[in-house]
Amino acid sequence: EKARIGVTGLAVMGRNLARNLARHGHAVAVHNRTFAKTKALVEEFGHEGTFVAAETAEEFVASLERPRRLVIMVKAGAPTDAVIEEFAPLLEPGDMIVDGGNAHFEDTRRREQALREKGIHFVGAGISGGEEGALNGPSIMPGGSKESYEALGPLLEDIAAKVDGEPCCSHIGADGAGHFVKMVHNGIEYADMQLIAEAYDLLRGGLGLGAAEISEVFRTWNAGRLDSYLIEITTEVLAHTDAATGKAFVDVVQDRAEQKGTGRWTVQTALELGVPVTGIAEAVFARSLSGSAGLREAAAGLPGPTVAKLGEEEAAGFADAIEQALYASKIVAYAQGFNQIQAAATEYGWDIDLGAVAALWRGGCIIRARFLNRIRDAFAANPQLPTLLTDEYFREAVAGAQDAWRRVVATAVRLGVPTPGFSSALAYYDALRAERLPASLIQGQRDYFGAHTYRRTDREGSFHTLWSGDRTEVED
Ligand code: NBP
Repeated sequence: EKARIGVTGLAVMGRNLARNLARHGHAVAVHNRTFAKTKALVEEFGHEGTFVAAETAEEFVASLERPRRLVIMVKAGAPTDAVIEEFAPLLEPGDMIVDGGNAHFEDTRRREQALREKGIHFVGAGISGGEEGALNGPSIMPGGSKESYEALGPLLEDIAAKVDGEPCCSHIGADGAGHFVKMVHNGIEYADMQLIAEAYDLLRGGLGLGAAEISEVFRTWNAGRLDSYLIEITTEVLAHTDAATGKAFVDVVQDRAEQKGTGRWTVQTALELGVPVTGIAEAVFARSLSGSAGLREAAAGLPGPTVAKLGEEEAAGFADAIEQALYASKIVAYAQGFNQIQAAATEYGWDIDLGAVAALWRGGCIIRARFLNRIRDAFAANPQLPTLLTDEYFREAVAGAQDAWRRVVATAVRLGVPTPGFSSALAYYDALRAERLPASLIQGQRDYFGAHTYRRTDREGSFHTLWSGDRTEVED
């Protein structure tokens, strides 16, 4: 029997993806650079379905039905190129290579183009949900040609997470679109986590609550509009007690956040596209700052405010205000992330259905949340929505939250609790809605020192003032 699909690269992700396929009744060919892993997989999980173990690349390719579907799940970067180089010569026009690793979308664009010249479909597929998702249903973001999706879509949709019976998988767009959307997913994940961490810090610093009490606050929030995987795991982490010391787990963990780089990629790309993703950028910077041990040590004695905790009156309703600030800031972070996807779609010629992106993030992935239904509805109502903030639901939600949001940011500033996520989201909101920005002054400064010219509010054309002369205005 020929296998319907093959997976090469059998570390945690590939192995679980192969098992997921087998469990759904698809005969799956399995291959790994080191054969021991392939053998171990079949010995341990062979009973779960039909696995075809292949020791060599030739055996692997020969075991696949045509057109061949080959999924690569190896370490992103040079290993992916090495595997493509190994397999591409063994394939024929019409065959498909899926890269399920965390590739940079520019690499995916390059690989897609090179393989297209050989008639091979290259599908960069973002896969989210980690080990657990790979096994029980991830969120899948496949790019590549529409034609390839016709052959791959049914299989991928079959193994993807389901929400209300809908698979968390749909064709995103050509070449690197899938990996781009996965990258922004990860960036939004950074922003979400940072905002949750700020809420925790304020509950702690402002109200003096302990980890277990804060866990309960998050538990109640999770029953409402903030219902999400990340808030859910936050309640679990905060409620956890360290076995060795008997202290709250969060109090014995070093406060230095690490990162693997997808958040940084999102921000770098946003800078190239000129899209402010301040929520994601602040989250990436906050992790960097937390990890700057020497700098933090040197600055540890710097003076802070004299107010340490809120008075009784101020404390009343503060937790609820934080919930509102968190929700409003989260809306801003998502609005920015979707704007980045929109900008990339224009830049790279991708036809991306933003509502479908929101829908497929509802399950399987790390940012899965009830709130994504609202985003889907917003783009369904208006696919050309300039920003989520002008959608009726979100506009009302932010309008309702803004007094509390401002109170929280002001209080945080007064207490000296750093809230770069909450504060920058509010600044973005205020800048976006401003009738007039001080950018006119910046234009004046630029014209003064560099004759960069400016435009007037009352006339067409570009102008320059003779700043070092008699200050008359000349038309450029
Ligand atoms: P790793 O990223 O740890 O990669 C290990 C696999 O790559 C092994 O199968 C290894 O083969 C193979 N490999 C390497 Br390394 N160099 C190779 C080469 N030159 N030629 C052939 N094979 C090579 O595995 P993972 O954690 O399962 O992740 C796989 C992909 O999925 C990555 O791109 C990752 O970023 C992405 N991803 C991971 C997660 C997660 O939660 N872990 C979530 C979402 C996406 P060997 O056995 O012979 O050493």
